[in-house]
Amino acid sequence: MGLLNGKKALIFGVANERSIAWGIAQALHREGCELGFTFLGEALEKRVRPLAESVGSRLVAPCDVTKDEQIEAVFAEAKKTWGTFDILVHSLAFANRQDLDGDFLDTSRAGFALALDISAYSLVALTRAALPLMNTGGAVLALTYYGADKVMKNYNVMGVAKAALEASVRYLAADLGPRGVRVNAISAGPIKTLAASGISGFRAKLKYTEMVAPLRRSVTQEEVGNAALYLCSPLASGVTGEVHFVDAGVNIIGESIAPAAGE
Ligand code: NAD
Ligand code: 0WE
Repeated sequence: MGLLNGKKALIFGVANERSIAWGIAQALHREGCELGFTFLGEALEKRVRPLAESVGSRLVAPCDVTKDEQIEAVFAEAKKTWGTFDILVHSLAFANRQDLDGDFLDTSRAGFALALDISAYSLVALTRAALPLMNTGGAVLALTYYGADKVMKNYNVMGVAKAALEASVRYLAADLGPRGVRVNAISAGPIKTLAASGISGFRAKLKYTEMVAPLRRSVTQEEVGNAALYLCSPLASGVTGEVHFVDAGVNIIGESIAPAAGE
């Protein structure tokens, strides 16, 4: 008996098999949830379709979250195929490459607007479009990073966007609670994905985590998937507006007492 038998989830943000969204998809699928997927552009359609087919998905649609008409079209298709659904997963972010390097001070007006539009406002737009189709007991989940709370070298405007995303989770949770829908986020530790491999010094971030994390390792897509399963399932029926760390404990460390490398 799966935790999510008879439930349906629409997942935004699968790019390939290494995506955090795919780790989440697999965990939900394992518990009996039916899945739908969106993809960004034709290049990614080629990656996402076979993955969707492997879990028997009936719903695969394009969606660039900067385009209102594409958001509208996705939910029109969800209505046609499913009628209603239960779970919305937001696992996407974008900032211009040049804004993820050097000083935050140099962020342009256009770069700031783009990062906040794609990485934060999109949660509001998707949630509003989804709500008329969402069943009572439903859940919305977003992915965030500790750079929302603390200054991380090079994360820059994405840190500001994640702070806006996390605040949006709380405001949306307040709006949607009375309608029986919960809204939460997972703050994941660094994981080597497509988005992460576009980052200079990402290997160093992983190494740092492996050294200072209480668990002395980084986390996996599967671990984020399992936490997502909990937050989107009735097991978390009393949890909303929460940002839940799945980071091997890194966020609790002030001054690291881990032995230095090689010790
Ligand atoms: P990924 O590259 O697999 O996924 C990012 C997704 O964002 C892609 O599928 C891409 O198509 C999508 N996207 C970008 N612009 C879009 C747009 N305009 N419209 C629609 N989709 C768009 O990388 P990932 O690491 O799995 O990232 C997923 C989420 O997890 C992001 O919110 C990211 O900030 C967050 N996160 C990642 C890490 C990490 O270390 N990888 C850590 C914490 C949080
Ligand atoms: O949210 C992210 C990364 C999101 C991201 C990645 C890219 C790469 C390619 C957003 N926009 C772009 N734009 C591109 O052109 N993460 C949590 C992963 C990440 O990114 C970092 C990190 C970590 C961790 C950047 C600097 C420092 C740490």
